[in-house]
Parts: sequence; C-alpha cells; structure tokens
Amino acid sequence: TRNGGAGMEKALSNQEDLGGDRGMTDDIFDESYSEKEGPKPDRRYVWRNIVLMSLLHVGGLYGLWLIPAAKPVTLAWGFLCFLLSALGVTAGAHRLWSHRSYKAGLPLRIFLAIANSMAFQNDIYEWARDHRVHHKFSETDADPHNATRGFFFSHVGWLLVRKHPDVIEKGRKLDLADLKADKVVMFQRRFYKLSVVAMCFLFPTLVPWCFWGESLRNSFFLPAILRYMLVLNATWLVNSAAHMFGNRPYDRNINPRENRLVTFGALGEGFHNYHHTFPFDYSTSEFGWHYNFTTAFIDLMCLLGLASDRKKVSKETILARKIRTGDGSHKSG
Ligand code: ST9
Ligand code: ZN
Ligand code: ZN
Repeated sequence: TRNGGAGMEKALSNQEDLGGDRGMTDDIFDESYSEKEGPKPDRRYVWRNIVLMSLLHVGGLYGLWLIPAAKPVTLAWGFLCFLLSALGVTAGAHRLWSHRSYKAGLPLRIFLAIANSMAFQNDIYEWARDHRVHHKFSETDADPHNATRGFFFSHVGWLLVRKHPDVIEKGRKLDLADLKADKVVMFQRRFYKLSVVAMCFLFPTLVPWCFWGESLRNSFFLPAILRYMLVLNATWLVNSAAHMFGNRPYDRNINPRENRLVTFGALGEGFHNYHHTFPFDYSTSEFGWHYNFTTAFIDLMCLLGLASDRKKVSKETILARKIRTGDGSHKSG
C-alpha cells in the first residue's frame, strides 16, 4: 500500500485525535480503493467549458492591461472582492463545509455562502462533495483533479472534460447528510445561478460604477473578470502546484506538499502536506496566523461569538507524525 502500512494507524490516530467528533470522516484517505485494471476511459472534451474558460482568461488579461487606467479606489475594491470571494472558498466551502473543522452560526454561514457565490466555483454542496472525494481517493482515478494526470489536468483541465466514472461512483457513496441538513447550503444550491450573476458579476461591477463614477469597462473587467480569474487560479494552484512542488515534512509517502507561494496567494491554503495529513485541522497548517489570513479570520469570528469548536491537532501528535512519516525537512526549518 501507498503508506507502507501506516494507513490503518493513520486512520486510527485521526479518529482518536479529532476526526470522529465532526460527525463525518469521509475526507480521510481510503487505503482500500484501487483503480480498475485495463485501459482508461477516453477523454471527452466539454467544448462549452473550453470556450467559456478561454474567454474568461482573455477578459482577465485585458483587465490586467486596463489597470493603469483605473482609479486607485477601484483597484482597492477589486482587492476587497478578491478577499471576500476567497474567504467564501477557504473559510466557507473548504474549512467549514468540506472538512467541518469548526462550527459557524447562522449569520456567519449566510455571509460565507454569499461570499462563496461571489467566487463562482460551483455551489457549496458540489464543491464539498468533490473535495471530500479528492481527499478520500487522493491521486487516483476517483480523485476529480488527480494530480498524477499532470499539472494542466489538476489545474484546470479537469473542468474541461467529463469526469472519470470512478469519481461519480465513489462520490455517490459519500456521507453528505451534514450538507443536506444545512439550510444555508441547500438554499445557495437552489438559487445558485441567480446568486452568481448577482454576486460574482453585478455587485463587483456596479459598486465602482455607481459610487465613484468608474467607467463601466474598468468596473467590469477589473473587480469582476480579472478578480474572478485570479481567485480561480489561486485556488487551482493548490490542486496543481501544491501537489507537485515543495517539502513533505509530515508525510513523505503522499504527493501534496508545503508550498509557500501557493499559501500566500490562497490565504493560507498551501500547507498542503499538512492538510492532507490532518484534514480536520481548522488552520490547515501547523501554525496559526503565519501566512494564513483565513485562520486569522476564523479566529476573529470566534472572538465575536459567530463561530466555535475549532479543531486543532496537538503539537505532540504533529511532532510524532513528523518523526514517523515526515521527509525530515522540518529539522532544517
Ligand atoms: C471551480 C472549482 O473552479 C474549483 C475547485 C477547486 C478545489 C480546490 C481544492 C483545494 C483545497 C482548498 C484550497 C482553497 C483555496 C482557495 C484560494 C482562494 C484565493 N460525487 O458534474 P457532472 C454526478 S468551478 C457524486 O456534469 P460530467 C452529478 O451530480 C469553476 N456525484 O459530470 C451528476 O449527477 P445527476 C466554474 C457526482 O458530465 C452527474 O454526476 N465551473 C460527482 O463528467 C454528472 O455530473 C466550471 O467551470 C461526485 N464527485 O462533467 C464548470 N461529480 O446527473 C464545472 C459529479 O444525477 N463543471 N457527480 O445530477 C462542469 O461543467 C462539469 O462538472 C464537468 C464534468 C464538465 C467538469
Ligand atoms: Zn489536495
Ligand atoms: Zn481539503
């Protein structure tokens, strides 16, 4: 097996540490799955997505070119939109809804769902379902963005072709009861398209146009299109670059790595060797606020009484794990 027998032990220690008390464990790596023998199914292109993604990136590059012509306050607004939509993914779809690494009350969940629609990365339910199969069957046919298929596939290619049948087959067996029971998640799913039009495109465009007389062209191509393109690519780098480049201080037997550049762009989500080793840790890293805006945000929410029950792995458990399965790089850093 991939972990050389450490898998069972890993599963047990995860349960003991914290994995069990979230009411779900379907983000823990499943040793028992093995890919089907024989030739892989054909790649089936989805031309609609290829065309739309290309257009988005052409629009985003045009937005880059418009930067010098924009008012500084429009650029600041674009940055704020970046932060908001990124939090909808990191603090929302990822750490709260996919991994249940902390609890959030209704007002915060509503805020995160709105921010998540601004990020337009599929609705929370679909995102969390795909993300749980990514962890559970990481780097196999059942992983939606299987990084062993190369940088491009794990970055964006997986959104441009039909899924491998095993992704759907294994995904259908996941326990998603917690998501189905969350009214905010189900409401966002029901009104997803409308919420995306409003939050990802209209709202970012209308604010600079109405409030400080920015041109409609700059208002649309900077805070909406360029910002959307940047958040997408920052997110996708976690699947591509952070599965290929960096150290593996916690588990040298898995591909996900610690990638500082990715961490920086993705608000703290690039400590990916740590994250796949301890997926239930609310900080997605050994450290607190270090390069981790999302952790600071969740801590602030707890301080304000809007969130609670942050799951954190103990220093002793982390150290033991580093010694047992790490690549030794922690000693030098
Ligand atoms: C986007 C998502 O960009 C990005 C996610 C990134 C994840 C990153 C994770 C990294 C860690 C976190 C770090 C965060 C950092 C953030 C930093 C921020 C600065 N299980 O899907 P279909 C079913 S989206 C169970 O059509 P096809 C499905 O329900 C961008 N079932 O598959 C359906 O069933 P039914 C915008 C599943 O035909 C049927 O299968 N969006 C599963 O193969 C068919 O589903 C896009 O670009 C599952 N896992 O098409 C388009 N999956 O019929 C998005 C599917 O019964 N997607 N099913 O309803 C698509 O167009 C299509 O999904 C497709 C595949 C073409 C990709
Ligand atoms: Zn990953
Ligand atoms: Zn994750």
